[in-house]
Amino acid sequence: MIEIGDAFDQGDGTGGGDPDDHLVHPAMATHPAHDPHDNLWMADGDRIWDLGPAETDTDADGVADSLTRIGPDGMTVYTDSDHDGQIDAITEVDADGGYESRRLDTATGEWVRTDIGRLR
Ligand SMILES: [Ca+2]
Ligand SMILES: [Ca+2]
Repeated sequence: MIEIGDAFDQGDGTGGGDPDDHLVHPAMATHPAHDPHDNLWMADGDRIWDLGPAETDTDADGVADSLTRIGPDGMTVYTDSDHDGQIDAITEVDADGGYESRRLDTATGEWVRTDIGRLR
């Protein structure tokens, strides 16, 4: 099983910090162009998917850059690594622990597989 419920529930006081930290984090001042209220989005053909605001700071720079969606077969992590709002990296983890990472080639709009393997 994949258990990431703690990422969404900060009310238990064991999450390692004040849940309001992200609103006043000093690092935010170094990213004046980033509006934390902007939703992340990705293009799929001629469709635009609005994924909602980032929830997770995967690289610990103080700016939330990723969100996770749980599906029937595992979970998918969507990451906006350059903080422009557009998703440019995706990692899918299936229920068996296998994973596949893809990165958006912004020149071609193609998703390029960057990594595949198994957790553990
Ligand atoms: Ca970050
Ligand atoms: Ca981006």
